[in-house]
Amino acid sequence: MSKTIGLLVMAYGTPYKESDIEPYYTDIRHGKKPTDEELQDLKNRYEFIGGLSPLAGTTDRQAEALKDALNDAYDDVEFKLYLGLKHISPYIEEAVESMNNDGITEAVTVVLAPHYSSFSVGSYDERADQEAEKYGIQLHHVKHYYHQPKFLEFWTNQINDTLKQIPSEEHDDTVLVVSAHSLPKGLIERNNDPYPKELHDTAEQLKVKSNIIHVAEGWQSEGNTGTPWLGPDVQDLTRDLYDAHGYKNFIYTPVGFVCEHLEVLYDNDYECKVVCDDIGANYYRPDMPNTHPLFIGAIVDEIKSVF
Ligand code: FEC
Repeated sequence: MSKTIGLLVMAYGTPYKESDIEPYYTDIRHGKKPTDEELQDLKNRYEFIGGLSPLAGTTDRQAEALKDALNDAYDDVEFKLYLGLKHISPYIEEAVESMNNDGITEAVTVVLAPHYSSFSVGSYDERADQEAEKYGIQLHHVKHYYHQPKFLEFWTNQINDTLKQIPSEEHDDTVLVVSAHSLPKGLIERNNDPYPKELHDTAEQLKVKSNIIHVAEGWQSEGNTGTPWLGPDVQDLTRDLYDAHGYKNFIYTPVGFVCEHLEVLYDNDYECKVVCDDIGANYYRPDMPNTHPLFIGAIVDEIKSVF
C-alpha cells in the first residue's frame, strides 16, 4: 500500500472579489490599512487588467498539475494536495491545520516562486514550520528551482521562439530583460540573501543556453516603503539600455514569477510597454510558465532531490 504524503503548495494569493482588495492589501502591509489613495491606485490597476487577477485560477491549476505529475513520478507514495496562501484564505496555517485534520504526518512544501529569498520563500516556509510544529508534522521544503534544467529549458524555448518573430538582422539590436520582484535592499544586504545571485545565475544561464546576444538584469514591482529597493527597476533600465545602445527590441522575461498576474500584466505589459512605445522600441513578453510540463517537471525534479 502506498504512503500518503501531504503536498503543501504555497502561493501569494489574490483577491477573489472587489471587496477582498482592501483586506488583502492590509494583509500585505502587515495589518496597516492602505490610505484611500493607495487603495484606489491598487483598484485601478486591477481594473486595468480586467477587474481581478487571473492568479487564483492559475495557482489552482498549477497545484493540481504538480500533484498529478508527482503521483505519476512516485510509485510508492500518494501525494495529497493542500493549498496555502500568503495573503488571503486559505492561509498557509489553515492548510497545515487541514493536513493535521486529515491525519497527515509528513509533507513536501513548495512555493510557487523559483528563487529563494528569506523574505519570500523563507517566510512562507517559516509560517508552515510554526504551524506544523504544533501538530508534529514533518516538512520537507523545496527552497528554489530556478536552476533546474527543465525550468531553464522552458525559458530558453520562450526566448528562442520570441527571437523568431524578430528579423535576424535585428538580433544584435535586441535585448533580453530578465527580472524578478524587487525587495528592500537593506534587508537583502544585511542578511547576505542569495536572491540577487539566483536571479543573476538565471540570466547568465539563459544567455548561454538561448540564442539571445544581449542580456540585462532588472527588478520590478517595487513597493512604496520610503527605503531603497533592489534595482535597477525594469522601466528605468529600459530607458538606460536604449540611451546607451539604441536597442530596437526589448524581450521581457519576468522569471521570478510563474504565471500571468497583476505584476506581469500591469508592471510589464503596461508600464514597460509604455516606455518601449515612448522610445519607439518593440515590446515582447513571452507567455509565463503556468502549467507547462517543463515548468511542472522542473518542480518535480527538485522535489525528487529533497524527498
Ligand atoms: O495578481 C495578483 O493579484 C497578485 C500579484 C502579486 C504577486 C506578488 C509577488 C511578490 N510580492 C513580493 C513582495 C512584496 C513586497 C511588497 C509587496 C506589495 C504588493 C502589493 C500587491 C502585490 N504585492 Fe507582492 N505580489 C503581488 C501583489 N509585494 C497588490 C501591494 C500594492 C503594491 O505595492 O503594488 C510591499 C509590502 C509593503 O508595502 O510593505 C515586499 C515578492 C513576490 C514574489 C514572490 C512570491 O510570489 O511570494 C517577493 C504574485
